[in-house]
Amino acid sequence: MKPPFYITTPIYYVNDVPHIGHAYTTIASDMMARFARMEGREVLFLTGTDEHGQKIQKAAQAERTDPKTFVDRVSERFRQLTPLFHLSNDQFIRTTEDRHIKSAQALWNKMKEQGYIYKGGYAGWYAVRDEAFYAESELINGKAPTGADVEWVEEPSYFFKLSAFQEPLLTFYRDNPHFIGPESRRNEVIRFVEGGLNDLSISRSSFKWGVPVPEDQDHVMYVWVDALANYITALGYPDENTSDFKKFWPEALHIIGKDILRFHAIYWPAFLMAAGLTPPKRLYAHGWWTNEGQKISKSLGNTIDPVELVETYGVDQVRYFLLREVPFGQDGDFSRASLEQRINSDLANDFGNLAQRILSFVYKNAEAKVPTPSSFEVQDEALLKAAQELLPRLRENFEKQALHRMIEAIWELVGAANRYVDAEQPWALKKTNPERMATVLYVLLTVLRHLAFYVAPIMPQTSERLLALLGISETSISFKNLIEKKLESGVQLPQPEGLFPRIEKERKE
Ligand code: ME8
Repeated sequence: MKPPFYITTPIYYVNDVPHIGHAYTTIASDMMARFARMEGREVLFLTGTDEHGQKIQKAAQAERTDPKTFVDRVSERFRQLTPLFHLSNDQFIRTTEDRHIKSAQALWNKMKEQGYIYKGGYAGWYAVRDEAFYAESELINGKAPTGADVEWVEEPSYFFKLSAFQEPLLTFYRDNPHFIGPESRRNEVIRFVEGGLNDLSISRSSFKWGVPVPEDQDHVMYVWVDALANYITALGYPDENTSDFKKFWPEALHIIGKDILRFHAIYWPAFLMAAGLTPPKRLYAHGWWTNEGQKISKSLGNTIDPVELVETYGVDQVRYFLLREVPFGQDGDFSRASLEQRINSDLANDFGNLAQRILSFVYKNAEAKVPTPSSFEVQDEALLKAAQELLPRLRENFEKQALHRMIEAIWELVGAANRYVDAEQPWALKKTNPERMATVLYVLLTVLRHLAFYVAPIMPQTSERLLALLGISETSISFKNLIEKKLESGVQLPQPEGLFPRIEKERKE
């Protein structure tokens, strides 16, 4: 039995509408959730919105709207990413839901009971944009290290004894070397913790838009205590005995951007340890996208609207580009020129053309049926073997979240299949050796079948279309099915159609 799989995205702040950076994290997580489902694993894939805190309250005020009306509206925009990008999340959580407020308060109470929360007063710097406290020594030219404006905050506050967790955290990182990926991020976290940890202010009393601190209505929880708890709320916390909690919590993988690593790699395991819970199994922090070389920001007016992008280029094209263009874990630049380039070369020329060549040839020259092969030659066996041996490579890279490597490996097979078509020239065999032609076509259709399965986590719609073009009415596209079943000879194929239109327009720079 394969272990269950729990994968989460950050819950996004609703102070602003979704852009391509948010879509990226969720699409990458979707690829992993879909891959795990194809492995026959039981999957819970969670995304949602983070709706409390000063930043949201200010955004609502700026629009002269009450916070609840405001968050309802913006949260819906994030929820719409699911149908837009064909995401397969099992839940969409909102931190304003009752179940979550109950869960965040229960987590607080647990930490308090264990003696890790005390009351004091906070005097220091706070950056609303980051929803983070900064020490004087961290400021650069009077701003947060992220460039965010800081303000001086002086108010009564509850504190979490983060300082007590320096050693437990370092031990935990040592005992769980795979807790943080990529490796470079792990080292960054360890260095930071080795530098010493101060207790953390975990409540605010100068505004109201947050989860009330239990038994002290003058305080609301610091938004990160509230936000991080979402990952266990979704499993039924405070009830630790639900089947979801027991099944999924030990298998949790949090996918995040590198901007929020500290919260997930330091605060979150410390909160959990304080509440007597185990930290998640793993975190993976991906890199940062710029847009045409510039930081993506509302003030620069260059945020990329996901809806416009999908309307212009197509869902699977955008998904493919985001997953393929930048090695997962590294920073990258979004540009329309590179998106169009990838669509034309990788999708239209390499993959689309392969499918089109084979399917239309079979349609016209092999009675539109899957042919019956005779004996396989070495080159046939080699290509079929390459198709089969791709799966272990995909699995290996999946374990490391090397999503780009998975895609590269699939495209190696596309390349090998295109070379095989050129070498075997089925069109030339039509008159000279129809029996051999049937074998070559059978091999190629088999490779297309493999490709239709392999690309399913990346481009689900394309996968479905290709399976239909291959006459496969598979309801469950699992890897078990891929391996155990074979392409059936004699099956009637529908009229072929192109998978990816080329982008012909000349770009004016
Ligand atoms: O931090 N490039 O929410 P947030 C890549 N609510 N990824 C990007 C990106 C970019 N330019 N811009 C955004 C929060 N992201 C908290 C999280 S979790 C318990 C609470 C993605 O709306 C990336 O995943 O600021 C990043 O970590 C996240 O959006 C930040 O979203």
